[in-house]
Amino acid sequence: MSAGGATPAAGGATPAAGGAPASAAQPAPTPGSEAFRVAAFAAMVLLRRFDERVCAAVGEGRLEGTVMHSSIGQEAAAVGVGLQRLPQDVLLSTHRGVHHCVAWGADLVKLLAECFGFAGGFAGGLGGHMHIVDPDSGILGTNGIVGAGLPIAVGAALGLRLQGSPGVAVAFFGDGAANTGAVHEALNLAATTAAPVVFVCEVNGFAETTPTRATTGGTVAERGAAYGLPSAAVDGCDVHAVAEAAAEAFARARAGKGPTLLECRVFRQGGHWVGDPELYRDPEDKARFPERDPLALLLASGPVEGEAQIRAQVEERLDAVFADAFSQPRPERVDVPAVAT
Ligand SMILES: Cc1ncc(C[n+]2csc(CCOP(=O)(O)OP(=O)(O)O)c2C)c(N)n1
Ligand SMILES: [Mg+2]
Repeated sequence: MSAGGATPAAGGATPAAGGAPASAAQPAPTPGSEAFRVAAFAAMVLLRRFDERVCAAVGEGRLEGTVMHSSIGQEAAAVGVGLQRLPQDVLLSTHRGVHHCVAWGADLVKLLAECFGFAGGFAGGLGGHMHIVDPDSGILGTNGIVGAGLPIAVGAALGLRLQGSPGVAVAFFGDGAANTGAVHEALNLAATTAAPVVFVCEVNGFAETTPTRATTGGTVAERGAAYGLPSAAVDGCDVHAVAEAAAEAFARARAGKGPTLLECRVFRQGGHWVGDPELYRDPEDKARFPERDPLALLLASGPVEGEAQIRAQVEERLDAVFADAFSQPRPERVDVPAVAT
């Protein structure tokens, strides 16, 4: 049986091994409770270690024909939101979206296989990490087109409402994306239709190599007011703060009260892409990571029950996931027919 899935019986996303309660219909644990601390810690360890192992594999030259975007440092935003999801909810993600998919409860073997171009991936290994789609777990797509997930989320949310579903669409985007037209059209359309969407902007201070302060007037959260959207800006490295704000936003959407815009201020520990020499980045900024590390911040607020066991279970699970994905064959070669000119 696969070690990747969200089925507890598969040795998969039990709370202690990390991952969102994808197969569970029960609500998320209350932020501040011990159950929340354990679930959030386990999920963040899973995201961190999955990402670190992916980066290591890229460093070993195992990724062919594309690049990888790491999300180390941004785990609390993905987990604080992901813990709120119920099975009927859907996710729209970004080019830097592997952590969103892990937090959402994606099958890790299929996810990893897709990232590295193996045949068992969600798209048969032909799409890569910016084309992750898994309708079974409500993942409607990571997306290489910056800002493009938001209009899709609004459409998906309106579709859910038409079907009578209580589902919510979640759309992650970056601070660079916040300056694209599609994002503003989506915020406006969601507001005018009271679509059940939770918009989550991960403000990591950069769009590729460009610092946000050079491109962004005001804050992303302030922009919500222009469209009449309830908005909040939270410390995106604090999983409790994210979860509290996200729980309110999901509740608003489920109650038919429309969309919410959340700004999560996160810390991009690595470069834009794995291998980025980051010549544009102030080393002092990068050295701040220990103060902004979501895992360290959670542990600083008190011990997490069973920490060592959680870490060991995550390693064991990932050993199986990586062995499974990396032993798969490559997809069949597809010859694209020449287009007559
Ligand atoms: C529409 C569009 N414009 C430009 C790009 C090139 N591009 C890829 S990632 C990126 C930066 C996006 O920054 P942000 O939204 O803050 O996301 P982050 O990389 O920080 O997670 C850009 C400009 C693109 N992929 N799509
Ligand atoms: Mg950014």
